Amino acid sequence: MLTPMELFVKEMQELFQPDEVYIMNGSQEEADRLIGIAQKSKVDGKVVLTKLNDKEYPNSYYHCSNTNDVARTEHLTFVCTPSKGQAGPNNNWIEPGEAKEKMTEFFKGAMKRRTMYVIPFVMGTFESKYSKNCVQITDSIYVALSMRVMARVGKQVIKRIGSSSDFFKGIHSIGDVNPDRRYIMHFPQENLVMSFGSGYGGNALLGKKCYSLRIASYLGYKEGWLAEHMIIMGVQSPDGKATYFLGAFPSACGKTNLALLEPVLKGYKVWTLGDDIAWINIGEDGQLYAINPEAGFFGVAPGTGLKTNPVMMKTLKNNKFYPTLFTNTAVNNSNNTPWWEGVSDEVPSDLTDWQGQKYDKNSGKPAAHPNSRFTVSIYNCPTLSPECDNPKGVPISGIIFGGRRKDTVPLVCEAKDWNSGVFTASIIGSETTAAASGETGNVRRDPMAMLPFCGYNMGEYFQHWINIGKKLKKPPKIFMVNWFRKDEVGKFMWPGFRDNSRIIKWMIERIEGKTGTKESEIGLFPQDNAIDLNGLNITKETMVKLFKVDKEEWKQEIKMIEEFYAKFGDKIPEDLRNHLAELKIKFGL
Ligand code: GTP
Ligand code: SPV
Ligand code: MN
Repeated sequence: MLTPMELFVKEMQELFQPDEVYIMNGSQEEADRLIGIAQKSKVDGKVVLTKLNDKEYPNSYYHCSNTNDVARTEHLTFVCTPSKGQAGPNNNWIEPGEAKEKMTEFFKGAMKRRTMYVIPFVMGTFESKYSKNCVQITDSIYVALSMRVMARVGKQVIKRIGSSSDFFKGIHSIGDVNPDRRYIMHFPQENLVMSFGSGYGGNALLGKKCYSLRIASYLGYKEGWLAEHMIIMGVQSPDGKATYFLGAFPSACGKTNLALLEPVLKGYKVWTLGDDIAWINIGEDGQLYAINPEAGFFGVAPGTGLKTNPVMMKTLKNNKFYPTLFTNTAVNNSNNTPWWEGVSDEVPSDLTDWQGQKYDKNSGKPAAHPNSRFTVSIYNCPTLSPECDNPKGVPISGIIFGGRRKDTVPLVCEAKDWNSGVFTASIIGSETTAAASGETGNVRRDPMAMLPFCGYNMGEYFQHWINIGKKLKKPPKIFMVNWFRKDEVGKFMWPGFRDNSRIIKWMIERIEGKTGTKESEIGLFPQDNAIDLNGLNITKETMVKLFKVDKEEWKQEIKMIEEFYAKFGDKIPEDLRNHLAELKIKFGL
């Protein structure tokens, strides 16, 4: 008798009709062999992997995806729940039967003359009771190699699954990389995702956004936990104590940089646990505990450099075991290293851009795609927390929410209590970025940085957050930040990056009750001079501007919040509606 997993593989083989089936085992020999194959094979007319300078970037490879396939495609992403209301206005919806029929048509015979890779993996560590078993099918060797870095892949998983049918099924084929035949379909009720026509990032590495956020958020809703688009970090203060934070920022708005922060303040140190996704459970002591389901970083390259993020630069050059992949960056031909805007001040003279063309410095265009990324193991990270693999997770004292806003939103404010914090998170607006296809720089609501990732009705999601709060004996403090406010000439007013440690220090002092606050219309502000600006060249005037709450801007903001809330009708929890009513009164509306 076949096990449910064997049966699944057999069905997939019959559907896709590949020349070969390969079940991954996670070994070093396997990595070497697959990399060898990838260096010799072409997809879309391009060699899949090219070896980079081994001295500068050990064990690193370059990959270019199709130029039409460089970011998540939210308009082609669907949540296929039995009823449209379950998916909510925050998701595109197709009836599950219809969605499957469509996908099955695409899948039929799609792997002829290809190898079908079967990737057994766990999200979370092998030991944690919070971890989940998964199997992805793919015909992309690049995806298969990426998954080995991003998740824990191996033979152990097959044992872990055993004769159970309780595992996530991720079905992926790159197809012919045609945007007209590209869909990412989620079936939360069946623990299933079908993805066709894209080989990039969150569209194709199905353990990441598809499973660990969209499907897992729904599981968490049913089971009483949270799957969030959040970093996890420990911040050690001069007294040696570590305070654990979660941090949610929309895509390409600063999570990875915060998670690997090298504080400018003496005596402070950040311990990294995760840079994109957190699974959060309520511990026996009534506190929140978080684990990182991933095992790697799929990080934005542009902007990453020795000044902004020295720890990531070390991570990228610290490769021991896992191959590091650079996708859609430029390549510096003089020394065969990956290059992107921000990795050096000088633009090298002999660059090949992300589209494979000789780069013209005067073109006014970037050499690396703005959403070019690196795929690197978390175990390369020199600031990796010793608690990283703790099966229980780490106890959370603070949650930081943020967005990318050139105006309106102050540098930092604190919510009065859990529900006020949930309200603050539910009204986050952020400028769209290159992490998803479409126009960038448009402000949209992105509650909890989860708009593209919440696998069910967001009104119910807000209620779930409120319900979790009710169960907590010691709820974490909730903060809102904005590193991205600009002055009249469009320059960032706050230095950001390593200087963000100044704000984190204040948060720790708040958590420990060592400093007070000032009331504002939108939450609690730091008292005068409470933020440590020692050694920073910033004027008082700029600090005042960074905290300005502009009445007209907020009236506009409230209009956008009301429009967003209205889409969800009475699914918006009453408590949040009351918070909005109070906010309106404060601004004379
Ligand atoms: P995803 O992986 O898409 O979820 O993104 P992320 O939230 O991890 O974003 P990341 O840290 O990779 O940052 C995205 C971009 O914002 C990069 O170009 C960074 O250089 C830039 N950035 C990050 N932190 C700051 C900051 O404090 N200030 C400014 N000005 N830019 C920042
Ligand atoms: C994001 O867009 O939030 C990412 C990149 O982290 S992707 O994996 O492509 O979703
Ligand atoms: Mn992300």
